[in-house]
Order: sequence, then structure tokens, then C-alpha cells
Amino acid sequence: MAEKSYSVAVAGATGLVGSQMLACLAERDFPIKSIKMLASARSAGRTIQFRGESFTVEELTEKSFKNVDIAFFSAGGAVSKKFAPIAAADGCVVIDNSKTWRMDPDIPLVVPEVNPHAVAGYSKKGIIANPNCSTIQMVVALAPIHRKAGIKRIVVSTYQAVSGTGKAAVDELMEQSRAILESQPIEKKVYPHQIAFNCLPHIGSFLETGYTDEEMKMVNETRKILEDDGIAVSPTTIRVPVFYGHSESVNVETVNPITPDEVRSVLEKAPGVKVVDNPSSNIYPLAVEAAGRDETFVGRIRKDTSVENGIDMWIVADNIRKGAATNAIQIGEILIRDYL
Ligand code: 3JN
Repeated sequence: MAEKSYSVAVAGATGLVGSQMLACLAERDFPIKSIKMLASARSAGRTIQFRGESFTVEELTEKSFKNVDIAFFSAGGAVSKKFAPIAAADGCVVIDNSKTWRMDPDIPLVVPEVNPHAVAGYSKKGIIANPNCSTIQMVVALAPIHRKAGIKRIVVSTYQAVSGTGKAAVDELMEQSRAILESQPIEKKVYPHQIAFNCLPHIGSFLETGYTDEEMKMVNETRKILEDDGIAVSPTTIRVPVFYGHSESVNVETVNPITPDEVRSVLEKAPGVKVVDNPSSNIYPLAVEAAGRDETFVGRIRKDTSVENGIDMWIVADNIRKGAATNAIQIGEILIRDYL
């Protein structure tokens, strides 16, 4: 019998994440019967190449999801908020990349290497949430340590690539870098400050507590995915002049002792993780090497000598692939394998 195949839609098909979703669907041979490329009215009419065929981008409307089995959404929070429930009411399962539904207790928040069982919860509202990029790569690396030694507290600083903001920010870094090297004045359109040759301790919007909403995503989403509200998380999220690949300096304090060698050995067996850790040969994870890959790379694994049970490490992944598109398609793969 022929393999079952599905009607798929990609909402936000012309964006950075949407186009990567299409690339991942093709690369991973997702069984597709038909595909709709959806975007705003502004992008409607454009053509997109997919698996050697040309597709015309359609405007996303209330009627877009009739007879669609699975829709991958990456068109911004407002679109997700309005259209995910409409799609779900039409019997379509939505895998949503925005923050809109992530903390809804009736909507699963899934990282396939960590909590694949949670996909089952899709049936409540017909929506599955894809976590924030910085959270995904952190929990892929930390879940195996949590299972082995119990994580009590995480202190994390991120070094996030401009692609996390979107195409305009990628252009802004390129243009500012060129302008500065040519001693020309820079233009600031996306970020409040110069991003070229700079670091901005500011991602998202500031809350009354002094944290940003991006930082609070890491706190709340980590607890939901690891299914442990007792984990303390203190994040600082930083934008750096890197195009692709988020890096994270992560300190964890565990309940039970665990040595750096034990961490390496647990992570070497962990799904989706690649240990890159030979500092004496200058080998450690690098954003430029993680870009274009789907693994989460971990290195600089060492004992934090300032506490009894502490480990420090450096975690890097492609924010557009594992941090967004790949993770969403992997969720789709579990969905069709076990549920649809
Ligand atoms: O800036 C980054 O590197 C990640 C950006 C994430 C982001 C930016 C705007 C809106 C999100 C997200 O995925 O958490 C959202 C959102 O979901 O609403």
C-alpha cells in the first residue's frame, strides 16, 4: 500500500522561518499530497519553488484551511491568534511557531527529543506550540542532565543571531557592517542601537521586573517542556552581530552530583545532541559551524567550582532550523507517525 500522505499548508511561507520550513519538508521527505503556500495579501501572487515545482503564494484567509490536514504557522503572533483556532475548527492540526499558545495548559509545547509524548495533547485544541529558539536548544542539551542528576537552577546568557528577528535584521547587520567598514553613517531601522560590531542586552520588550519577555519565555517554556515547575531559571538574552546560530553560556546546579565526564557521556548518547568538546585543540561549538545543521552542539563542559553540584557549558544551534523550522517539522513527523 502506498504511504499515507497529507495536505499541508505553510502560513508565513515567504518569511525566513516559513521558507526554512519548506526546505525541511522537502529535505525530510515529509509525505505531502498537496501543499498551500500562505502569506499576507502583500506577498500573495509571488511564486515559490518547492520540490522542483512552482507554487503561487495565496493570501491567508478564514477559508485557507478547509481540507488541510496539517498547517505549519510562522506568520507572527497576531495571525496565529486569529487563524490557528479557525484552522483547528476545520479539522486541521496547527503546529504554531509563535509565542501565542505556548503557555496554554491545553496546548502541548513540544521538543521531540525531550517530550514527544506531549504531542498527544494536540487533540484538545488542535494546536501544538513550537517553543522559542533559545529554549529549544537549551532543553535538548539539558533534559538528559535533568533526568540523570536533577536540575535545580539554570543561569543562562544567550548570544542570539540577528536572523531570530527576521530578514530585515539580517539586512541591517549586513548594511551597517558595510557602512562602518567604509566609514559611512549607519542606518538603524530594526534595532534601537547599532548591531554591527556591538552586543545589545535587549531582546523583546522589558517587563516591570527588569527581565525581557524573551527571557521569561526561557523561564516558563523550560519548565513546561521539562515538566518541572521547580526549576529556577535566570536568563539574560543578548543580541550579537551573528547572522545564523544562537549560542548560550549555561550554568546548571544539580540536585545530585554529576561530573563533566558523566555529562559528556550522557550527552553523547542523547538524541539531537553533538558533543564538540576538545578545547586543547581549539574545538568547541561555533555558530558558524552550527548554521545549516539540525543538531544542538555542546562543549566547554566543565565543573563550576563555585558551588557543590555545578556544571558550565556552551550550547549552540541553528536558530532557524532546530530553533524553529526543523523542530516544527519533527513535531509534524510524530503527529503523522502516531496520531493522524
Ligand atoms: O529574537 C530571537 O532570536 C527569537 C525571536 C523570537 C520571537 C520574536 C518575535 C515574536 C518570537 C518567538 O518565537 O518567541 C515571537 C513570538 O512568538 O511571538
